[in-house]
Amino acid sequence: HGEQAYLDMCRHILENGTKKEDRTGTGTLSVFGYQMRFDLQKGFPLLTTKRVPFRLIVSELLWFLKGDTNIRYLLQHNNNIWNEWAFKKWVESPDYTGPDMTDFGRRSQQDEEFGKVYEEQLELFKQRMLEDGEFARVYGELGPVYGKQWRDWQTTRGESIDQIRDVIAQIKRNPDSRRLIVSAWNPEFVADMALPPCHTMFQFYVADGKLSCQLYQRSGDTFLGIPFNIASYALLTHLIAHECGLAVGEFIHTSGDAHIYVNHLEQVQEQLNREPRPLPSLQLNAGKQSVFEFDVEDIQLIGYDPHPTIKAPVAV
Ligand code: UFP
Repeated sequence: HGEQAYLDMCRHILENGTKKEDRTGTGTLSVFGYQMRFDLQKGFPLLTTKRVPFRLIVSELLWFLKGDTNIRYLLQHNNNIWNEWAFKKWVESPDYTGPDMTDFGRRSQQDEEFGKVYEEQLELFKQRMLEDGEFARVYGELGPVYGKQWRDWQTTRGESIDQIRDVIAQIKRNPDSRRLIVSAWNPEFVADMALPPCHTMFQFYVADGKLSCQLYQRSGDTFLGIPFNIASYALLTHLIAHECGLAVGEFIHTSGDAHIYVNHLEQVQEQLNREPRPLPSLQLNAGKQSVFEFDVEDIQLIGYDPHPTIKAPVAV
């Protein structure tokens, strides 16, 4: 089954992972270097052993592809996955005069009273972000994250490189190339980013009329992050194959530090006890060609019937 590779990865970390402390203070079981392969011809690799919110994956990927680094577009699509990073900048700025939000991520998980105050402030922030364009321009900006590096990498000569446009042009013109690479890891700007890229670079490969993609992910939260990351890059592979008139081949996911947080162990066990179901398939609007023209409604998932969501705390 197409999902087995992921379930095997979870088992591998449970059996072989080393106890390792991490930046968030949560603690992990971790391995270094792990690879999964997904044959995209066998279905779209969105996990069925728990529900993964596909619409969030779609709007985030389209946001990257636009070169957008401001959370306003995400909020307009009811996507809240990047909120905390922008909110952090806002509450640390001199313009913020509300209740003290120091260390809000950890405190809101531990202190219920504070959690309510935090939710209130976050809600106000989101409202203002949607209503006030000038506020959004300043406080919705995450810095030079994925979208910027993919579409507008700045060179020392003051030029801009559109890595996505270039790689698509190369796939069309020179499909045998071994240089079909996009990098989000730009050492000069890592310090300015809200979160240094987790999915750091990817490479395309064309053979037998099929487009494959391999991602190198430097750090992977195996329970919460990786299911998302797999689906996002599988979707990107489909979109680029669609534009280039190619079929889809494989998506290969390669990890650096692959970890399961110690407060996700029960959730992982629960998931491993579930029986995978048939994978869904993806339907792209045939009336559109360029990856840059796609909107959320042009991307449909067919036949997704997963087991229920499994909740777990996000390490912050
Ligand atoms: N993480 C992912 N995938 C992502 C993303 C974050 O797994 O797309 F943005 C996880 C990996 C790690 C944490 O657990 O978030 C980032 O922390 P660090 O920068 O210390 O690796």
